[in-house]
Amino acid sequence: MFKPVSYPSFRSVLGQRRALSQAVRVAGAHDALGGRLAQAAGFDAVWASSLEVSAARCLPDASVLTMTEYLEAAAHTQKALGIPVVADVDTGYGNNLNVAHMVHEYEAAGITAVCMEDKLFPKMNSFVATSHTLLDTEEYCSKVRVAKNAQRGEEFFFIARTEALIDGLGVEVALERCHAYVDAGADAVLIHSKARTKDQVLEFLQGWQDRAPVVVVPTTYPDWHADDAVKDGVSTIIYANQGLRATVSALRDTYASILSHGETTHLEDKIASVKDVFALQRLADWQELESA
Ligand code: SPV
Ligand code: MG
Repeated sequence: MFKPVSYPSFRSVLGQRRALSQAVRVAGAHDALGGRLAQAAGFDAVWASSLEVSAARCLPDASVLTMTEYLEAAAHTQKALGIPVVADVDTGYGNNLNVAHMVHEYEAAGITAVCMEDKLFPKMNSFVATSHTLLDTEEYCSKVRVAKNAQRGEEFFFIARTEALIDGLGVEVALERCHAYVDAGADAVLIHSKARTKDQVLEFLQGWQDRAPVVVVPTTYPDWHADDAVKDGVSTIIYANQGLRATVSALRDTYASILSHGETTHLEDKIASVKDVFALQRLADWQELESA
């Protein structure tokens, strides 16, 4: 039978992994192909990263693309996968009205989890050395309430992301904000940090006392083993941009070596075969339709 791929909700994957005392491991991707490779590697979910999606178009991660463009990337990715997509929805693309529209559209497209940050719109990527001003706590809580009221089904999962540490406001502020976000209805919180060590995130986890699931993005503190992170109180780990960075390195090296060698024999055992690409496209399943 040739049916669209089916997949569990992020909420159910989180429940299963928590029951096993294991983290949900989430890989960043900007398209269906990247998502499918992450799934094949064994990841539990895919992060439709705003950095990846905008970088794939050589645009800055600065609220330049529209909600529709981010949604299209996330929805194409989800359609190809048997694991859930967690959509990075930046600031919700505007005010409360935009947030309600965002939830309606993402849920209708089959996305089961979104993550919205507490910065002002337009936002800049968290690693850019610039100011990262936060929205007033109560205004963000209002957006959370709107998002939770806008969802149609019970499964839809809302992750509230605080950028308090990114804005240099400290762990106490991050904790206060996250408590307010869960009070407002958030299903989980994401504590982001651009520090070179995990110390502040650990301090947050100790203060948080597992009130709700915690998501982390260990890009700048890459030495945190997933098993240790779970023991420290983390529920979900997003490897947000390693796939994108690997793609950049691989393409750069491959293109340069074609020109320097003047032919491609030396590459043949280093790059995927065309047959491999056909398998990722599920070509055989599609070809069966011809003789149905
Ligand atoms: C992304 O991957 O788009 C994120 C994570 O939001 S970060 O780039 O660290 O802000
Ligand atoms: Mg982002």
